[in-house]
Amino acid sequence: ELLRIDHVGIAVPDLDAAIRFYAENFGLRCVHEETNDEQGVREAMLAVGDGTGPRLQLLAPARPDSAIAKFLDRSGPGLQQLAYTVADVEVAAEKLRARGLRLLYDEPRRGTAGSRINFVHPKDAGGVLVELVEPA
Ligand code: MC0
Repeated sequence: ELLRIDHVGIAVPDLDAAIRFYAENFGLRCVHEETNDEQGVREAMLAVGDGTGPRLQLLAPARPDSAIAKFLDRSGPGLQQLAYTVADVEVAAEKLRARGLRLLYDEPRRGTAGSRINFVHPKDAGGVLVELVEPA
């Protein structure tokens, strides 16, 4: 059901500073930026190498009560999520629910660039916040 790794998400306090850091030190190119009000994040997608592989997602808090703000307070900057591409997020979520894993949302929500997303609780996935992404 999981088609490939879609992106790896890193929590950062300052999005513009992080974009510059990855460009200057690692040569990664910012290919998309948006604010997701529902999630309370400002985010950027960075292409690695020829851009055909998984992306690096930088996530900065847009509000103090957001998931990313809470993560930064507790853990500091660093890896926050691992996202897989799926063909159908509802089908993928239902299969995992049937196996007893907790999905965070009853219905998919809106992710990057109009994708539909859900998450597996990190406590049910070996300490990793797993995101399922059905691209638009
Ligand atoms: C919390 N925990 C994590 C974690 N966040 N472990 C691994 N990775 C993370 N990112 C651990 C805590 O250390 C704690 O462990 C326990 O989980 C707390 O669970 P909780 O009290 O149930 O939950 P909270 O309040 O800490 O929130 C965690 C939760 C939340 C995953 C439910 O962050 C959430 O709703 N995330 C989904 C939305 C999200 O992440 N949005 C931002 C990206 P101990 O052992 O101390 O108990 S938006 C996005 O990703 C979009 C735009 C996209 O890609 O398309």
